[in-house]
Amino acid sequence: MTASDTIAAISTPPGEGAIALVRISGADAIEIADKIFRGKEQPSRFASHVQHLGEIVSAENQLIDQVVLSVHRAPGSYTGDDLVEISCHGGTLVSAKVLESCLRAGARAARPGEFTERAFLNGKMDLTQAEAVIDLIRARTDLALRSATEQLEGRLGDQIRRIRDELIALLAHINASIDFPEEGIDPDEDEMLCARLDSIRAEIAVLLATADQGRVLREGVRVVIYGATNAGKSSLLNRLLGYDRVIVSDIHGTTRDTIEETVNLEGVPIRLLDTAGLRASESELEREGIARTEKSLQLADLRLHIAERNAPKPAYFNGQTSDPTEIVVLNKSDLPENNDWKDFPALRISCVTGEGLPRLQKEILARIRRQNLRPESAIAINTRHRDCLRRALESCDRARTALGEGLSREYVTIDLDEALRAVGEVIGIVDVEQILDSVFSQFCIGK
Ligand SMILES: Nc1nc2c(ncn2[C@@H]2O[C@H](COP(=O)(O)OP(=O)(O)OP(=O)(O)O)[C@@H](O)[C@H]2O)c(=O)[nH]1
Ligand SMILES: [Mg+2]
Repeated sequence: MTASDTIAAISTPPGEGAIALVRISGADAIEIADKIFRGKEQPSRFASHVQHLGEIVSAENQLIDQVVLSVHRAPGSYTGDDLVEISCHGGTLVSAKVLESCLRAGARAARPGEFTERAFLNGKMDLTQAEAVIDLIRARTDLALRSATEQLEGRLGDQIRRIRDELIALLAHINASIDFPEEGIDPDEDEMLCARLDSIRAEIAVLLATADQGRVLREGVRVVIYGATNAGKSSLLNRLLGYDRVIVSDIHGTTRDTIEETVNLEGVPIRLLDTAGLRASESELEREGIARTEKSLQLADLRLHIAERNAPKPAYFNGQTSDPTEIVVLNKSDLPENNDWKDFPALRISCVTGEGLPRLQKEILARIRRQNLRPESAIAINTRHRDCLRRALESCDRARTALGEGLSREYVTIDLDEALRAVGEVIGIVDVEQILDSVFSQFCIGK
């Protein structure tokens, strides 16, 4: 399996559609197109990036489909290799037959993500840009889409390259002072080196701080609704979703499992969890549900603790909660308030009339903003980037200590070398085979 063999795949999702796209990429792509395409002209004579109408035939020279075919010559294609795109009719069988004739004419079936991997290997994009392609496909909100687009344009890669260049310059400087000690060391030099290293550490820290926002953009903020049975948790989930997703009833213990749905609040994706109501239960099934509730509470970014305002106040509501990750919600405000709740500081809503819901949504967003979870900057790193940058920061910290303590400069360069390698991994410089596998295996075939 070399980077130069020729691969083919169906790039559109399975199922029926108006058209399906079959792609061929590699040194023999155009030759293969010549073998299977019948039209006014042979694909090898096509101008690059121009579509031509014609027919695809099987190895037995039987007509498969009428298609539109375009040739994208290296290096000006998505993959950087010669690339052929065939738009055929969108039936499952038709596209499979077109692919089959590509394979019989000499192409190999592509692995998931292999087209984008080629683009990376051919230097068309760095690793952060390749990852942005997945984020772009999976984006569910405008903000996530914007972030992925900017990453695809290379903004994160640019920042990483800048940090890397600064590290290289610093290393070169220190290496020179080791190799040519006779040049003499300026008494202020240590201070200057420390300052330069500090500024690099600060830049890495700024990027690291976007990791939570990256998780939010890709996965959403986890908001868990919990409370006593019958308080109206499922009703609230349905209200926030805008349709009846979960069964609501006046029987205590209706919800037995945790149920998750995503809503989009002003561009922030929210993963809403409805949970089994908390009460002492005889039923093993219900106890399992309650155990799940407790587990999801531990993973929550924000908890909505909901109670009935027409019922007595449970003992565990002792005064105000000052926890910024919890909002106390009193439901059923269409019913008369029980005296226990008089002047109790909580958000009052009614899932029946809808009263108070806009205020609750505002409060949820305010809390997310306060926890700094709301993505403001378009740069947001993923967990792989975070892992690399954390290691880079640790190495820089060690180098900084060594410099500060006046240790031999060889020690400093070892740590800076490690930092350089870790930063390079983010964009895919250094020996990266393993990283490549883990990045590209997430793609679909044909991308
Ligand atoms: N009057 C009134 N009734 C409500 C309101 N919200 C929910 N209810 C009713 O309260 C009952 C319980 O609602 P659910 O949403 O099933 O409560 P839950 O907290 O999910 O209950 P469990 O799943 O059993 O833990 C249902 O009969 C709802 O119709 C409200 O704002 N006002
Ligand atoms: Mg319920």
